[in-house]
Amino acid sequence: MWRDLAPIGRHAATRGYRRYAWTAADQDCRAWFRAQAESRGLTYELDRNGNQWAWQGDPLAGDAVVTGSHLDSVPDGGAFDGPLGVVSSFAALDELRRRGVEFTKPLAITNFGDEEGARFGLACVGSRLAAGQLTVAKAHELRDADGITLPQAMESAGYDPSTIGPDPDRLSRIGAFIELHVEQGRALDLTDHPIGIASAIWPHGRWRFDFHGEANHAGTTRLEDRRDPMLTYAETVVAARREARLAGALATFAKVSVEPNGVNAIPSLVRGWLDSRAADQATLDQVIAGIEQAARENATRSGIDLRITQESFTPVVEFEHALRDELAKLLHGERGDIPVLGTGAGHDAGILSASVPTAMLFVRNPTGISHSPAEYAAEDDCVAGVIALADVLEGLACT
Ligand code: HGY
Ligand code: MN
Ligand code: MN
Ligand code: MN
Repeated sequence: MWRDLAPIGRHAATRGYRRYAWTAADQDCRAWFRAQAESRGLTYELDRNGNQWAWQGDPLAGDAVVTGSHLDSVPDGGAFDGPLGVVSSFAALDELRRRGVEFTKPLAITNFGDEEGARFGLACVGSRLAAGQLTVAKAHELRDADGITLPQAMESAGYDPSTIGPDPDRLSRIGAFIELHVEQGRALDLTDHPIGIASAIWPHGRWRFDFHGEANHAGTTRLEDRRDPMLTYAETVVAARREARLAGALATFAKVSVEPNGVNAIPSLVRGWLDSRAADQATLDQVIAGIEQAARENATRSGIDLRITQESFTPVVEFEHALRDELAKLLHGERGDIPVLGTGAGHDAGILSASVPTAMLFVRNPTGISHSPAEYAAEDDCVAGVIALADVLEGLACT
């Protein structure tokens, strides 16, 4: 159970806090996943997009109940975001076997590749490709900071990139997908519940702001003669915070690149990436419009040429009520009412929900912190998550 898996989970979860897609750390986690699958006699599969599957029962029978998450991370991410869902899936299967349940449907555990998008800049690549929400052409254009393309990265990791593409047959054989995930916030801590059920994922997107100015000498160029993109970038970061606060939304500039990036050279180009999210589309649109307007005004004032590119977008996901209510019923028992909560974090479950009945379980994170090594879930809550997941899987795949 969780206690037996935890050391393994920590091994998988913390193969360095930079578990980027197709790197050695990711490969390490993938090898761990395959070993977990084969040590349980599960049928191991690698699908056409590099997602990993571990099957109990016939993968082709249809109406499968699938659970899992991802093992990759953001830069210096945590040990729980992703791995908790995968480790708990194996632990939940162990629990079901201990209960001696009779499976009436195939059950699968998955590791979706490149969920965080830390290396190529697009989140949920493995699940988007499978669900046909990322074209092969677009996938081939994805490049990392060293100019390595996604297909090149897959190939150097020993995977055949020529097969990537939509996988409708595979998804059509799934009757329900359940993703268990560490909560990325403190709602469960504040309501004193170890687990919760997801209601929705906020609409969210990523935009790249290119501020083109004029490189010049930091020690000889008068302030009034400057076309300094760093100034306009900084003013835009402040504007983003203001627009988000006014709208009760979220806007984050957390990644920036500067050319030529010299201490004594006014930059020629500052590139900033905006991540923005809101509870509904209208609010998100309002925030982006406000930030864009402020950025353009700032740019005009300083003689900066501004180009804005939307790099990704995920519309709001309302998790299907039927399956969500089914989970609430399966989990009720002595637990009483399970909190139902929305999230601003994107997940593979959000992508798959367009093709497959999908639900999410959250496990309490008392720090509320995520995308940081400070991310945490207490062992008792992890065990509560495993038991809850096992109860859900038993209710869906064993009756
Ligand atoms: O960005 C997200 O919300 C997710 O962790 N990929
Ligand atoms: Mn994440
Ligand atoms: Mn995650
Ligand atoms: Mn996610």
